Amino acid sequence: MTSAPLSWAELEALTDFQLDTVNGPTNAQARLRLFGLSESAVRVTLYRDNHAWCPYCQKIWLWLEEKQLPYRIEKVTMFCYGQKESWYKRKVPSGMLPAVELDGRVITESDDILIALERTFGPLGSGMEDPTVLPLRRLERLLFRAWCTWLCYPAGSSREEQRNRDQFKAVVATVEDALGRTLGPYFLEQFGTADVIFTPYVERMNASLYYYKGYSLREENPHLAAWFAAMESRPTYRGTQSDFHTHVHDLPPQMGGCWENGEPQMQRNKARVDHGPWAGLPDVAYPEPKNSRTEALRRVLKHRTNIIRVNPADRRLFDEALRCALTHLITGQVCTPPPGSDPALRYLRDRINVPRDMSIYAARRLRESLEHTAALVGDGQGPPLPVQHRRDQDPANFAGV
Ligand SMILES: N[C@@H](CCC(=O)N[C@@H](CS)C(=O)NCC(=O)O)C(=O)O
Repeated sequence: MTSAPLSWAELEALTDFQLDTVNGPTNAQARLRLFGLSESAVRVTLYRDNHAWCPYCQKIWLWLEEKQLPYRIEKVTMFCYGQKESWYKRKVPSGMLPAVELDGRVITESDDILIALERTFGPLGSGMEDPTVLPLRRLERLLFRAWCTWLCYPAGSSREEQRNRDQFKAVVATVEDALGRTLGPYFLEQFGTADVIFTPYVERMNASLYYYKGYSLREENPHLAAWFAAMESRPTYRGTQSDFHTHVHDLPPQMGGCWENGEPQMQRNKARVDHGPWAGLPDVAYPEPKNSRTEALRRVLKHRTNIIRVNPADRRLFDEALRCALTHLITGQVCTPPPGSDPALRYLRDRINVPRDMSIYAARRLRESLEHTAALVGDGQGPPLPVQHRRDQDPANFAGV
């Protein structure tokens, strides 16, 4: 028995999801964060990338959220998905992100930004130049380089692949050791700057190595597993947290390529990240919030005109197919979409971005319903996601209607 798709008005009536982007929990949609203070208290503007893909931006973003400093957010296009805004190039001629404006002074380079913010507002736990933090900062760079060597260059032989894996795992063992030396789950006794510094790339390592190498950083290392769980207990981190699907497809153009090793575990992981089932993937472990479906629905409803406009399929066909998927998402009812709409539904499934569009569980639920609905009429896929660039995600195509 399959039901008819709900109308847009009926779907509207089925979500009560609301988010206070200014004073509520950390979120990717905010343009202003006040934490209950008045706008006159704002001294900082953060320039970060539109899609929340830039790891160095996440570092500053998380720090500001943890410190609960009122700040403004200006979003800028990265070269890999569109054209850099000329107003930003006048401010930062290299176009590099992140940047902050602190009392009117522009600062670039994420470490320099954190040091300047610390000098003005005080450190977050132990600060950037604390003798306990400095060796951890060096360890993070060591881990980063070992990850790049393994992921971002083609191995000439299986022996070289193995050597790169071993080298990465040796640095991970040092990270495990550092985490194991503290009483709690963090890099030092108290959560602080060191944890913020590790966050962006450890999150990206977890995603990329699972998908391209069949290696599960989070599952294979108990101290890192505890660290991830502790990070996920923080609403600040949850608001900036991305998922496997988003990262594995945003990294190749940013890193200049990510190389699969072709091993059976890698193939299984890749299939699961791309086509599901997504439940249980080690990109998130905190319990699913009750409102993940209403969140997903609210977010699609807000942007539905653009979502339908940028889809390669015929608008009327996709309008009906999308309402079928959303009917399934929110009611659990099976709703058969029009024949031939399967690639259009999967086009959207592949382009949901976390946290830009919605939180991790909301995205999972939406992907599930898009895939479930598409599978009722066929196995057609959308055009493959490009790896050299992501101009399919050019924000210019989403501006206005
Ligand atoms: N060392 C810099 C690195 C910043 C960086 O590499 N930013 C990249 C994004 S992750 C960037 O802005 N690239 C220009 C672009 O992609 O548009 C820092 O720590 O801030």
